[in-house]
Amino acid sequence: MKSYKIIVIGSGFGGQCAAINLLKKGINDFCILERRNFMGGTWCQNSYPGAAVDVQSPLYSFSFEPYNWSQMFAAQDELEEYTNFVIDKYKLREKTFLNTNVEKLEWLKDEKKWLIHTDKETFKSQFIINSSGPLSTPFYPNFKGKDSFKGETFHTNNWNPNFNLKGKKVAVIGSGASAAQVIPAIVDEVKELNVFQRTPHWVMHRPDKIFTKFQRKLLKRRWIYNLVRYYTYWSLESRVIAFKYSDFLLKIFAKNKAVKHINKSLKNRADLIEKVTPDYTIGCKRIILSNTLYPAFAKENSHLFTREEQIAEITETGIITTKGTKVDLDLIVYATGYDATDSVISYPIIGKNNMFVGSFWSEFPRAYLGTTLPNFPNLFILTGPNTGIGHTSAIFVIESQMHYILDSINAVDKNNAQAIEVTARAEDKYTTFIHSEMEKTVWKRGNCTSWYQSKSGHVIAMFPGFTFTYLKMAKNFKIKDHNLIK
Ligand code: N01
Repeated sequence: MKSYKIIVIGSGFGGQCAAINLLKKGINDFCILERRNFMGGTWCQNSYPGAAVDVQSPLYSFSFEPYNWSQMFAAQDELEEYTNFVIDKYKLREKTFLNTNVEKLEWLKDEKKWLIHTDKETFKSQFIINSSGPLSTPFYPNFKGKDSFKGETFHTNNWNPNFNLKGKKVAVIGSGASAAQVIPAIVDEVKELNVFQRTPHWVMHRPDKIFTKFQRKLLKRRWIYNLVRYYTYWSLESRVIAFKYSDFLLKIFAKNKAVKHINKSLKNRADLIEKVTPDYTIGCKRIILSNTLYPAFAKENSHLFTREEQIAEITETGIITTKGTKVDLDLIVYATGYDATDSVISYPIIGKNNMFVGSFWSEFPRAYLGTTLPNFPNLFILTGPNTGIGHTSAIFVIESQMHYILDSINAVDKNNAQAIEVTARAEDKYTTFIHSEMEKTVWKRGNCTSWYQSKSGHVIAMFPGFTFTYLKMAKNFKIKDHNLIK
């Protein structure tokens, strides 16, 4: 059986960040397990037309690995290039087992190690860094007759590039961030585009720009790149004030602009303006940045169905709506998001005392610093519960988590211990703090439903504060909040 000091699960930005940080600390005794036949995670998997990031690329990248971006908001292909550049630069391929799907993790109490069951072989390791990502299990709503459709069906997460869209009758189900990118990207190619929107999202102007040759040359200077990064970071971070503390600021700086954006984009289309205007507080669901979505809705070949006329049934030939309209289709695209809340990790994890992560999370997912759980020694979860942020780069939070993880591993090594475990008291205190802060945020009080919330109603995806606050907490390792196991 292969045995390592550390096993990293997943090779997306989280797994890469973990691996590079380990290498930088001189830790070589680790491997990465990746279930797909390629490395890179979400930005290599999500190759649907129009896929692009909605956080400025100089910030949506590793702080230690700048890149010569061609535009402010990189498209998927450039993010994939960046991902592969990072993977190659740090020689992470040679550390990785591809096509290796983790099926179960089990804590061996005598050996004080983790047993990792995969569909290939079994591994053993002292520490686990789980970076399987919160948005990796596509969600398919269970529509009546879903499996009877004889045409083509795929999820945005699993786009079939060989399907020829030209002249086809297509339905896109959903109106979130993925749908908002696919719809304008395919509307001109297809014969008919039927969008099934259950709830409209707030959409704002996307301040993208293609960098000129000169700007790219300037951005190659590290201090200029960092200046853009810092400026972007602080301007995005200031939004937390509105998200957390002020509906008035949300109205002035976001809602009024979004309403203007709707009216300007859909001039003379009062019918559409009514359909796309949300009735909940802006920011409650993730705000979409797009200059092309509303014009796509206004095209002659596109039709927007709303909550008033939803999907009643899927048949062999298409969709029948609740008003009895028959929509003939060649393709159904599920832009219906991810199973992101109550099952953050898709495989069972059995810790001390036969405790399952699933049982510990039966009410709602929770973790100290969004990273560790009592009864699960030496297990670290990157992008775990309440580490998400809607306003800035997720990579910033991943890098912050790594401070805590490395300090924890160091505490074990320095004290000649075998394992470290967060105390139940510390985890409970942290989680209570997170959810009392959450009460103040628009994600809790904005009168919407979203993937940020668990079935229990707790907002479990987001961190309710500034990311620099999270970083400060992650850097301030508190040994008293942990038990060392010798
Ligand atoms: O998923 P979503 P997504 N019947 O959950 C609808 C990141 N991301 O893949 O709003 C009918 O937002 C659902 O309707 P409703 C980003 O963090 C980033 O688009 O629940 N409809 C909704 O419209 C984002 O937040 C980028 O009423 C149903 C849609 O499906 C996250 O990924 C790009 C339904 C799901 O939207 C997820 O985005 C893409 C049902 N039964 C994604 N069930 C960028 O960086 C669900 N829906 C730009």
